[in-house]
Amino acid sequence: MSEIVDSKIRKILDSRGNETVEVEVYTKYGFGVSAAPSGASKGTTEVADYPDGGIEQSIKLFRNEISKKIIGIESSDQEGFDRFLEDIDGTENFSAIGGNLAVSLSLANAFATADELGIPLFRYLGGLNVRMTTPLGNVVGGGKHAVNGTTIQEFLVASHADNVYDAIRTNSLVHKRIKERASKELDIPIGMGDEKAWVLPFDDEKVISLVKDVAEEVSEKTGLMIENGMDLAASNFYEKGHYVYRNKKLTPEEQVDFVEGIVKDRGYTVIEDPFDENDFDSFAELTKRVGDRAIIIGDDIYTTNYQRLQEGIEKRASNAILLKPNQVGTLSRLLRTWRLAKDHGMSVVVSHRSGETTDYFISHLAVAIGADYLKTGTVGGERLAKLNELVRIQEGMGGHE
Ligand code: 2PG
Ligand code: MG
Repeated sequence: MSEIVDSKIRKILDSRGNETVEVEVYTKYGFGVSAAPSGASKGTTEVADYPDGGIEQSIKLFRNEISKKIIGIESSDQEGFDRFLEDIDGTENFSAIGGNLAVSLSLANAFATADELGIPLFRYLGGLNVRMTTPLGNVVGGGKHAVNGTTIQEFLVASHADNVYDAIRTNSLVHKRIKERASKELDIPIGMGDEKAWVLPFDDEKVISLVKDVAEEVSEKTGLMIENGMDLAASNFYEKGHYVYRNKKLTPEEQVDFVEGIVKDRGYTVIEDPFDENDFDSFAELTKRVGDRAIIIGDDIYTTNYQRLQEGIEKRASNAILLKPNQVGTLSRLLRTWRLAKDHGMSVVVSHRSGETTDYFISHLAVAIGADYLKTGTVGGERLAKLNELVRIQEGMGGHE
């Protein structure tokens, strides 16, 4: 048994330089620490980051109330711990204590329990049934993650290799090569967006071709299969019934045709948020047309939320889901949504946020639940904290899974 004996909170900065909370949880022989990330393009059904009064109010509540009540709770009962967080908050969306505080506590508690047991987190969460994941990384970025970039938020690649290090390295080679190719055409230096993907002053069509081309070139050189993907984050450019790109404006029907073409003609196999978060019908139409050759992932449409996913399943909106712990505030809620997705045969992607810390909980989570992909960038310290952890996890798996 492992009762919580102490806990701490502090403010730290995330990769955008914004303040966030980091929490420590102690059991008799265990220690866990976790910090909350933050999104820039958020779904409207995500839990609240902070209560009225912001981060200071969360910290005050923690110091005056939660840190005292937490002592004596059995940390190995993760569901009980997460229920405690829900009860003390008393709202559906953590608007009383803040989702950032809730998620840091929930994940730090899991880390502490694994440490108490003396086993890696992925083993504690996944037991013997674990599986290495495929890294899915952003190489060109736009939308809300960059100024003057593409309308599409993320151009993604996923290299497939037996050894996860080779996959990580190959994704980063694509990232490197894109810079070389784009620099040749431009007489200005290029920079990076929030997730360390390149920001290019090209229209979306041009980048769709460029990234595909570079992926093919790197694939030939390395011998690894590289998938192309994108996160359109389309809620961000859905305005008054139209999808508004920097160079064109599409109706929902035209957007379905456009994305269908990206899959069928350009060979993209990973498509996230191609429509507005409430446009379940267009999601369903696209999934019907190309669901046999691409995964259509719901992020903003579901926000890791059980009810939203249930609605998506009823409407056959997608064949894949993105999972982010801070969208729902607790590990137990995320796992409940994951089980529903698995029960319906959906593909699963665990994901970072655009504002990140060096916390690597999601790497362990992705392996523990056997997620098909871990979306967490290709370079940059806060992204590499997660990617490099996958390399260590694979060593810890002993090559058996
Ligand atoms: C997304 C994420 C992560 P953000 O849309 O999938 O890439 O972005 O954290 O800004 O919501
Ligand atoms: Mg997304």
